[in-house]
Amino acid sequence: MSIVTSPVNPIVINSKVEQTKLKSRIVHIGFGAFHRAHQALYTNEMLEKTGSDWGICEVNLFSHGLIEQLRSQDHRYLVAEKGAKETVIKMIGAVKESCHPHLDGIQAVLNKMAEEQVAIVSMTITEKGYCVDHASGQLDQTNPLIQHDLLHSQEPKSAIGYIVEALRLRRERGIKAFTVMSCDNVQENGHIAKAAVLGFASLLDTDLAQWIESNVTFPCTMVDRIVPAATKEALDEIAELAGVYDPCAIACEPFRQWVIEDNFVQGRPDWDVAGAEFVKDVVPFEEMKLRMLNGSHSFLAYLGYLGGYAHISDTMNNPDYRKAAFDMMIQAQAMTLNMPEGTDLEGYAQLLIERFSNPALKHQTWQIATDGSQKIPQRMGASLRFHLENGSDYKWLTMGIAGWMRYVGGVDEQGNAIDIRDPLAETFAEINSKHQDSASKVKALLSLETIFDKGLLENTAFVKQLIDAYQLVAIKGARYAVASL
Ligand code: CS2
Repeated sequence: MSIVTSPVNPIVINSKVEQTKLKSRIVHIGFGAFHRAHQALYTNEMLEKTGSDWGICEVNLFSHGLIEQLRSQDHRYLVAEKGAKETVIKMIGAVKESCHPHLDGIQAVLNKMAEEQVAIVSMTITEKGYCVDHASGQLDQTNPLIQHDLLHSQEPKSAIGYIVEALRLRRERGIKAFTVMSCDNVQENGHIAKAAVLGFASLLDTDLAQWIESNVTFPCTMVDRIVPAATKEALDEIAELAGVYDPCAIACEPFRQWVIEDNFVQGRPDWDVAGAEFVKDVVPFEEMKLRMLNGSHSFLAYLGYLGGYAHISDTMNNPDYRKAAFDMMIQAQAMTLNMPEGTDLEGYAQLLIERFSNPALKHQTWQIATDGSQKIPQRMGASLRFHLENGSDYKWLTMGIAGWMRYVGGVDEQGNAIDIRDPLAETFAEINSKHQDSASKVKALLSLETIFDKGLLENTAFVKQLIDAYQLVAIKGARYAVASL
């Protein structure tokens, strides 16, 4: 693809990477919005600065439209970094090739992953993709994809099944293992990836599981960049600015951060030249980000949606929401963290409020509200545990959870149906039809053990606070409830 700059064009930066010189040393599973604007962009900048050959082979396991599109444009695409005042458009040239089971066959994808030069298999497959029960951190053996892959391990469907089969092939062929690097917004993402891969492998073949345990590393990473799902308007806007229509383009905020545990079995690119940080222990950074950014994001998403705000930046125009989000970051979340000395959490919170306020992004509250059953435990549950143990104030967390409970009720404050997207959507619908009064509905949701700690239901002070918060949101409305904090 070549960019024809248009007169209204702000800044369009072409990629200086020579794709022909790249090798597929990284296979990435999940060519989604986040990866395109994050890891692939870091890789592009790293390649421009180092001239190395760490190219990416992009793999999608489910829908194949985007991969076909990417192929038709020589695996190049655009990222638009939209600040409050200006937009910068960058072309990404880090992708060497792509693979898809539907287009190329399952075996072709597995063979690619088993190629000798592949040193890293990275992934952005969302919380659900790990097929793990996030409360226990163990492989969910009842997951239909896992059940399928256990029976047909050489023709897998899940990312976990692909990784294990590719590692089996490498072992069989005498090829060294690769590093498995999760780039998902999941607490201790490397440990979760490891639990899923080893959990699955040990059900298939204990020798293989042992080989994986001794030969594969699973570095944790903290990934951060606000990247709303692509919409028609966003793509049209980029087309107008860039002078070319790119269906693979993606808009995001200018800010980006990537903290990576430096633990790779076959080397890794110098992503630090593009601003990534390699550290020994990522967990404190992950917790900081998940609790302060994502925790308040979910709070704003549920209570914002119910309050009639379509986008996160709209909620920031309401001083009550703005204050509640900031207070939640500092008082409910920051104090639960154990950060390296010198970390400025107040400055971090201020920066988050500024990032949330970016009016150019149009990040939908509805989008962030999806998959709450997967997100609540790490964004709010862990801090709640801290406050209950330490006797400190957790009212922002209670209100966030109450907002989520009201949201999954499925009807907004105007009486319109809410499109609930969540693996537990059917369970929520059953609970809603079975329990009419607030207290029993709250208790029924609270007894979902994949989301909430077991003992919570017995904690009468907490349960009372939650029912009160729920009733406040349900009766007086989300805006009133947020203002009352
Ligand atoms: C958001 C995240 O959709 C969501 O759940 O909270 O995608 C958030 O934008 C990113 O984690 C920011 O790095």
